[in-house]
Amino acid sequence: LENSVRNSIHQTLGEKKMRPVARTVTALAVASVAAAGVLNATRPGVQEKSVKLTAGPLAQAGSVGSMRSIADQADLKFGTAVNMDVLASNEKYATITSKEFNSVTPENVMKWESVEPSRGNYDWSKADALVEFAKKNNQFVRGHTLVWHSQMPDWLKNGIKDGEFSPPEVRKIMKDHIVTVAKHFKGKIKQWDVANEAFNESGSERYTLWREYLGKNYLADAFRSAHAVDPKAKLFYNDFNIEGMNPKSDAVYALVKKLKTDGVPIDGVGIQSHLATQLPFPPGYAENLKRFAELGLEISLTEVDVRIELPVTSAKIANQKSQYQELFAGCLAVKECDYITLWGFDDGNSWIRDWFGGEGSATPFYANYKPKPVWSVIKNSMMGSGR
Ligand code: 9MR
Repeated sequence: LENSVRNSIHQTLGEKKMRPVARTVTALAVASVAAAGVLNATRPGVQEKSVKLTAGPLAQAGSVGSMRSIADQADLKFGTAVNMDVLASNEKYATITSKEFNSVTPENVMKWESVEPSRGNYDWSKADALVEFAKKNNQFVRGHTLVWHSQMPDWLKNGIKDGEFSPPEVRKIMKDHIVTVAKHFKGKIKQWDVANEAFNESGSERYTLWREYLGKNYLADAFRSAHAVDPKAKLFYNDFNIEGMNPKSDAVYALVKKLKTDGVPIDGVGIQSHLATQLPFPPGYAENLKRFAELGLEISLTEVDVRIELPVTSAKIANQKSQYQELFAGCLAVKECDYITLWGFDDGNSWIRDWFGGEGSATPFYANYKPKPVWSVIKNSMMGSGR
């Protein structure tokens, strides 16, 4: 009974997650409100004291005590998702991004609707700017994402829906996109989320336009196409609600095992890790990491945050700290788990407020770019990992 209740909770959240609550609020608008300190000032509930970054107001890259240098010592790639509009306009955001992280992931600008807004016409500007930023700051880049049912451009979504393209054409469109994007970034991307979110919470396949038109093997095709172009990039399958042992992680496990057996070039599993303090820490997390590692796969926690139902209370903060700690410590205890990315590092630019009404405070930095105590919890789990 307990499991079925838990699963249904996860399922509800999974479905809820697909519907933003404030579609009209643009990321940029949220960012500027946050930058003005409004979100922080009006936030109800407990306000924690922020902690000091180690080396001066903003720690220096590689300097002793910065999160980045601690991650380097723990042999951990530690990244954040980056909002390119904020990066371009907010110095504090840019400084923390470069000084505290050794990796970056584009939050939106490498997705299909951003890079190929009309068929065959590519716009690399924002994605290239992030790759440049990473190069300048000696950071890795995680590519996100090549094949997904969400954030597809209208020409593609509507074209497939309206039957404008035959199945072989859809196959060609997918391949052309993967090949063009992987070629453009060849040699610059450490890991690619090749395929994103292909399962439902029950473990059944998500019936996307891709699945409908291309059949079961489209995922294997996607990995093969990417590998042919950029054989050095590590290729990942990425999904949410697969942290613990549950029907969905079982389905992902079966998929990646089959891909490995069939000789498909897959290198790892991206476990998104969008957690919540009103839910228990994912049961069976250690066991789940172990079984993926035993398949000879790398594991990355790709989109970490731990959201809170507002108002924030001290009990919820304690719970959040403990979930961050368990998540990091559990990954660091497994050799194959060596890449952790936060889905944004600050509350002002986090996707949570747009998508989950009444929830927030999911990241380790306040909207005013001051680190919360949970930032030290993350630091301590890296330092105590023994790696
Ligand atoms: O954080 C992203 C948000 O800005 C976008 O509006 C949203 C659109 O689908 O995608 C968010 O990022 C998602 C990621 O690409 C895949 N996993 C779930 C993330 C949160 O929804």
